[in-house]
Amino acid sequence: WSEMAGKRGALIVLEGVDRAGKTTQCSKLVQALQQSGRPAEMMRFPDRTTTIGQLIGAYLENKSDLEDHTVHLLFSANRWEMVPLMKKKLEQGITLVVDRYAFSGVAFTSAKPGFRLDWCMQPDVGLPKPDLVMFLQLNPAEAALRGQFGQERYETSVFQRTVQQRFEQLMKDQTVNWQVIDAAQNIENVHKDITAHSLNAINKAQNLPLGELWS
Ligand code: ADP
Ligand code: 2DT
Ligand code: MG
Repeated sequence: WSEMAGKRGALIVLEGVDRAGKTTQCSKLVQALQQSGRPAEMMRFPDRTTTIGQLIGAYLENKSDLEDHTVHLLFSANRWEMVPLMKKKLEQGITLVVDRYAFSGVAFTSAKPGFRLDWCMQPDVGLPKPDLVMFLQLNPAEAALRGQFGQERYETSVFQRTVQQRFEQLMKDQTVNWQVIDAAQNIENVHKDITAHSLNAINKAQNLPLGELWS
């Protein structure tokens, strides 16, 4: 990384099961970083605004059916289509705070019968590698206190339990900087933990090249 190019931003991902607080904490983190003078922007996957994202959105809302392999590849394509923009922003020194990434992609598809973890990982090999992935850990009983499941596909307790198991398998991968966050704490305390890990990752990433995921 050359001095001339300046300091890059960090790629920070939040993962976790339904209602763990990902979306809440992504917004709070971006706001806190911006207020402390660090350029930061939020992104989310799936990004339902693109052409591919609209196909995914209709699928999740049960307005369309797609074959399971096909929709898996669409979720991956929805990340790849954002890669040029992500790299540009990171190079400009903007930290990206991302609500779900390839780990959700693998955890959700591999929770379906007949899908191997390695097959699910393959399309996302080589994506920009997060400098930090925080897993918001929340057990199903605590999640239930935060309200009922929504109406979208995958929002059932049986499926979410399998998704949690797949995330646990993915977290054994030492090539990824996983941090488990206790998401059962109140919003402010979760935010404090997330901010501390993020500032650390931002400082370290400044002097390191962006990596490639799973390659
Ligand atoms: P996710 O994006 O992981 O599905 P959300 O951020 O949408 O989760 O949060 C789900 C619900 O739980 C929202 O109503 C939110 O206000 C609430 N919530 C988020 N974090 C907490 C927390 N730490 N304690 C209690 N309720 C929370
Ligand atoms: P939210 O928009 O509420 O986070 O729900 N998903 C997500 C996949 O199946 N594959 C993926 O690659 C990604 C990023 C998780 C989105 C739903 O889409 C699932 C829940
Ligand atoms: Mg959310």
